[in-house]
This record gives sequence, structure tokens and C-alpha cells, in this order.
Amino acid sequence: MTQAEYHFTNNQLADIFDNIGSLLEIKGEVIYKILAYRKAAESLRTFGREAQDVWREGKLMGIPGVGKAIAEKIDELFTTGKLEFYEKLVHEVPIGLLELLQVSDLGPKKAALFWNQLGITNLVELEQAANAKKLQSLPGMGEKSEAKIIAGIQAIHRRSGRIPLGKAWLFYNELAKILGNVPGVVRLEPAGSLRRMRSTVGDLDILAAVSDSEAIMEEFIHHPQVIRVIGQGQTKSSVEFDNGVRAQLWAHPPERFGTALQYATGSKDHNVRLRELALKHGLSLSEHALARTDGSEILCKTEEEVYTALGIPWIPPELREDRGEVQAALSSSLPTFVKLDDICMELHCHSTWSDGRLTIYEMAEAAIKRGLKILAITDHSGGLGVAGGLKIDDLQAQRTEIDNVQAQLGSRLKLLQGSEVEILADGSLDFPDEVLQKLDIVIASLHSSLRQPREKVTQRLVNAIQNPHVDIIGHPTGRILPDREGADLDMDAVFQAAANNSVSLEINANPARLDLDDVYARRAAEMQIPICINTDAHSESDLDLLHFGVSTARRGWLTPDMVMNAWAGERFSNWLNRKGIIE
Ligand code: DGT
Ligand code: CA
Ligand code: ZN
Repeated sequence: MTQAEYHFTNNQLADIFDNIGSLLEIKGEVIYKILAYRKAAESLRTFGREAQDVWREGKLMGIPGVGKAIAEKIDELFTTGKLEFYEKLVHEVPIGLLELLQVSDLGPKKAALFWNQLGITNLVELEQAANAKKLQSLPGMGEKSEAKIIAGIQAIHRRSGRIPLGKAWLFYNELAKILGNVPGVVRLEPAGSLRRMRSTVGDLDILAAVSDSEAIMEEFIHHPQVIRVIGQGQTKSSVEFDNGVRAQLWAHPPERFGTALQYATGSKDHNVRLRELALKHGLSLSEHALARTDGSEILCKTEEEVYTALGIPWIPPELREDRGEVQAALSSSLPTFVKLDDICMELHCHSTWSDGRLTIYEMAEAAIKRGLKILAITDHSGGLGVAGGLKIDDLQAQRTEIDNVQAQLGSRLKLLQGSEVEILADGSLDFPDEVLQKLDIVIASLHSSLRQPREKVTQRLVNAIQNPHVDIIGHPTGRILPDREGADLDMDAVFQAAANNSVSLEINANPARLDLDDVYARRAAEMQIPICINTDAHSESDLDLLHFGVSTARRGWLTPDMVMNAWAGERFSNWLNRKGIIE
């Protein structure tokens, strides 16, 4: 028997149950019911398999935290794509109230209070009421708590300005599974800053090649997570989701998909350059069409055709920021940029010896699975009590384990023993030189006292770079996207020191970091500083974050020659031995 089946990931199911829990709590439902939804959500998020597969086996109730009531709801979602209970609930309790819960220290009780007493149903209304000083006279509230709410809303505005690339990417992929399957859709591609792989994304741009856009537009605006439809049309619709993400869907017929994709990918400044170029060729380039002066259109199915019509080779999306790429294309001097397949080493990862989840052997197998040839195990140093770090005495035992694993692996993968050694607040390193000297590779990183004054924090990094045993500076600025700025570093001084000592600077591929960023990476590479791209993996799936780092490198115009993880073994070992220190 075959029947229709709707797709939901575990995270999407969990979001629904979390929302139900919160809405019930605002409604004033008894606590055990609320907790049941929360528990199911939590369990789904950490469950190792897709709930949909378990459902097909008829074993939903085998998932921890999933009892009969929840299993029935999951079943309803998979078979109908909807959940009547949820729809009814949303009818009773406005879903916009969930936005209120994102304000720090604002729980369901207060959300219920604002809703019942003032009729507030979303964040915008809450902000208006707070600014009009209407909250302070409510029971349990006061001037202070009102001011706190205003500050909390402002923090959200700052935060929700841009979405970190990692989140945007994951969410796009979830949407794409649904939108790509709408009948009639020939192609679906990300566009905008997401396709250019900017470290943060303002809104998602999604482009569909489809002759009749009605079905896909309907699917888009009725997606279960949509909380607001901002605009709606045949070629473009725009919505906001309950996770704060805004997205635009552009639909164009396949015969002009290339023109549309080129336009929607941007950046705006790149497009302006192309338009100038088009004019020089007696053409006009717009959102909809590439046309000759007589008005006749040049249909471009692919982007390559657009660029060819303008007399230049296709330019990779990551480069389209008007940073000289059009000029380089015109003079045929665009180099071949590093790509995922070029990377054959991971030089920064953690095992169970510190805070990683996999043993050294498991990490090695995971690396082999991904085609890597060299893997450096770089657990945290724990000399001065960094949580979970290795003590000096542990290093010998770890070396023995690495040797044993190496013997098992044979020539499939070369393991290096390294350390991610902490740069302490006073600028010294967490391990003494005689310990560092025995390691195959040393990463020095800042994790604490990032807010020191510029001179002091810069000097810490420069000291580390000048240490004869340090090979790499991990995530150099220490930024965390989207909120935590990096240390106030004098990057020129850092780059100069790195260039003088041939110390590598890392592009940390974790999308919460992407540090160095594209602009710094480009400058560093121009100064002949070897760049490395590492995932800093703490688990197997972290290794799959590599592409974010590679895209950042491409945005920084890096060629394989500039990226150490793409070097041949001999060049790499020569560099490791650059100071003539034999390990
Ligand atoms: P974002 O969303 O702020 O991270 O940045 P983008 O680059 O995704 O920009 P967005 O979403 O405002 O627009 C998507 C694309 O549409 C953009 O990359 C290029 C194109 N576009 C938007 N506005 C204009 C415009 O005024 N002129 C031109 N030529 N292209 C535009
Ligand atoms: Ca965008
Ligand atoms: Zn690390």
C-alpha cells in the first residue's frame, strides 16, 4: 500500500512540539502536559535516527519521550502534513506570542499577562506598549522590569539583523526538500548572500525554475513555520518564519533561469558592474532579462550564458562582491580558487582526551571516510586547569595511543599528535617549550580574556606567534557569530609577525566562527602567510562543516597554493620543519 507522505525532520517536529508546549503554557494549561511536549521535543532533537524512518517501521513509541498522544500527532503530520491540534491551538493563542518568549527574562506567564491585559499578540506590539510605558503598571511589573524588556527587545533587533550562515544553510536545505519537490519545479537554487556564502545572511533568497509558479508559491506561503506573509506575487513572495528567518522565493521560467539566478545572487555592487559591462556591449541587463538595444531578448538558461554574452568567463558566486573580480575576469587573470576536493588534511580536531566526542580511532576513521590523508589530533591543553584539557603527564599516554592507532591504520591516514595550547591572559602559553617541542604540530588559540585592551591582547598573539614551536594560530580573532565580536587586535601587527615566522593563520570552518574572515584571509595570503582551513571538529559531523571554511577561503581569493591543507605531503612536512627542529 502506498500513501502520501509528508516530510518533517526531527528538528522540525521538535520545533512544533516546543511551540505547542509554549502556547499551552501561555494558555495556562496544566504543567505535566506542557512538560510532555517539551520532553518529546528535546528527545527528538537528540535522537540518532530520523523519526520518519522509525514511523515507517511503526515504532514511533520506541523513541524516548514519545507516548501515545505524541506518536499520534507525529503520525498525523507525516500522513497529512498538518496537525489539527496545533492549528486549533494557534487559533486560540496567537502564534506571535512565541516571539515574546525570545526576550530575555520574559516567560509564558508574562506573555499571558500582556496578552490578556493589553491584547498584545506579537513583538512589535510589545515594543510599542513598552515604549508607551503601558507595561509598568501591570501586576508584578514596574519601571525597572519594563526597562529590562525594552533592552531585551533591542538585543533581539541587534541579533536578528543577520542570520549566521550555518543556520541559514541548514534552514535552506530543509525548505529545499519541500520546495524542490513541488510538481513542475525544474531547478531550485539558493541565491543572494547565501549562495555567495557570506558569513551572515540578511534574508534567504531562493530561486525556482518553473513555468507556472502558482503551486510553489502556495506551498511557500503556507509552510507550517510561516508566521507572516510579507509580500505575495507570481514571480516573488516573501515570508517570515517562526525562527526569525525571512525568505524570498523568486520563480522564473527555465528558459531565463540563468538571467534570474545571476541577478538574485548579486551582490548588488557586482550586478552594477555587470550592468556597466552590458551597456558597453550595447546590451541591457535587468532582473528579468538580458536584452539588445532593439529590445530583443537574449534568453539565458544558465548563468554561464549571461557571463559569456558579456564577454567574460563565469565568476564563482563567492567572489561576486565587487572586490576586483569583474576586472580580473576582463583581463583573464581570475585564478583557480581552492575547492573542497583540494583539502586533504584536517589539522585541528578534538578527541575524548579533551572535550571531543570521538576516540582517536573513531576520529581517524571519520577522517578517512572523508578522503583525508593527514589528521592532527589537537586536544586542548589543561596545564592551568582549562576544563577537560590534557595535563602534561597525559601527553605521553596519548602519544602511545596515537602510535597504536597509527599501526592499525597503516598508510590509510597519517596521524599527528598536536595540541591546541591556550594563550594565557599574561601572553605565555599553557605548556612550556620543552613540552611543545615534543609535539608534531602546535596550535595556539585565545579562548579567554578576549576583551583586554588592544595592545595587550595583540601582544599575547604576537608572543604566541614568535614561540619557536607554534605552527598555527587557531581562530585568530575569537569572534563568535552573530553576536560576539573578536578581540580588539592590531591585525597588521599579527600579520607581520605571522609572515616573519611563517606561522599559519587558521580559517576556522565552524560557521559560528569563520575566523579568519574572508577579508583578513585575503590580506594574510597576500602577505605570503600560509593559511589553513580546519573544522576544529569535536564530533564526526563537525568534519562536514569544512565547506563553510572553503567557501570563506574562496571569498578571500585563496588558491590551493595558499592553503596548507591542500599541499602535497612533502611541502607540508618541509613547512612543519621550517625551523629545522626535528621532532
Ligand atoms: P542580505 O540578504 O542582506 O544578506 O544580502 P543579499 O545580497 O542577499 O541581498 P538582498 O537579499 O537584498 O537581495 C538579493 C539579491 O537581489 C542581491 O544580491 C542582488 C539583487 N538586488 C537586490 N536589490 C538590487 C538592486 O537594487 N540592484 C541590483 N542590481 N540588484 C539588486
Ligand atoms: Ca538575501
Ligand atoms: Zn579547537
